[in-house]
Amino acid sequence: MTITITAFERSPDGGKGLARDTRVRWALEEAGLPYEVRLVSFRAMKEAAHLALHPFGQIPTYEEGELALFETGAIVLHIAERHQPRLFPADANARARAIAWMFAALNTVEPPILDLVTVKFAEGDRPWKAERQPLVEDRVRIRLNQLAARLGDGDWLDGGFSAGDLLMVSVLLRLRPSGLLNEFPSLAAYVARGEARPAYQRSFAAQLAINAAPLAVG
Ligand SMILES: N[C@@H](CCC(=O)N[C@@H](CS)C(=O)NCC(=O)O)C(=O)O
Repeated sequence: MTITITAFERSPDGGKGLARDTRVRWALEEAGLPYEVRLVSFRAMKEAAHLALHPFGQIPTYEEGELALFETGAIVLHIAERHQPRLFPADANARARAIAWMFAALNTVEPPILDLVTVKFAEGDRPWKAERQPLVEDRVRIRLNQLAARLGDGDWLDGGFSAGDLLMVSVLLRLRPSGLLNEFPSLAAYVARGEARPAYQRSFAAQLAINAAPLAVG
């Protein structure tokens, strides 16, 4: 059955892997599943056809036969569930822990990182920026410190690579431009291990190629 995802026609980061279709592509590549991509403009994302797939008018979405999904956590979970054992361990308890790491990535680690992106860019010209940025950076550091303590000298968060690592690495990648990740060498190495995976490389190259290509006029 054909799998179709949506992605930005033009990604705000110019295709550096920060748009969230990258994590879905990565999951599909890890699972060895072919997929098609439908590119959407910012305008089309807010129109009825796309809103029927994504109530918040965002990317990525995921279509597979009768199934339409939004939210990268749900999409990666679906891919992992349908296509074990590449993204989920076979053991039921280990799999439950991998799911806990997926939630931790999106629910505990990503929010302060997104807050940092907001204060630096969306609120970059606001008078509170200078005061707020160091506070948010410290909140990010608290989470990174805790995560580094748990990772220890392991390669991945809980045994072998799982969907939990896929989402955690994807979330941490957003920190690279800030320099904060380099304050935590074990986490920087963890992210680099994720990026070195052939499946990640393929997903990164695919979305970069879209952003490097000239826009179709019409
Ligand atoms: N929680 C959502 C977030 C989706 C999201 O923020 N997508 C961004 C691209 S990375 C987007 O579509 N931004 C454009 C907009 O919100 O108008 C998920 O994980 O799928």
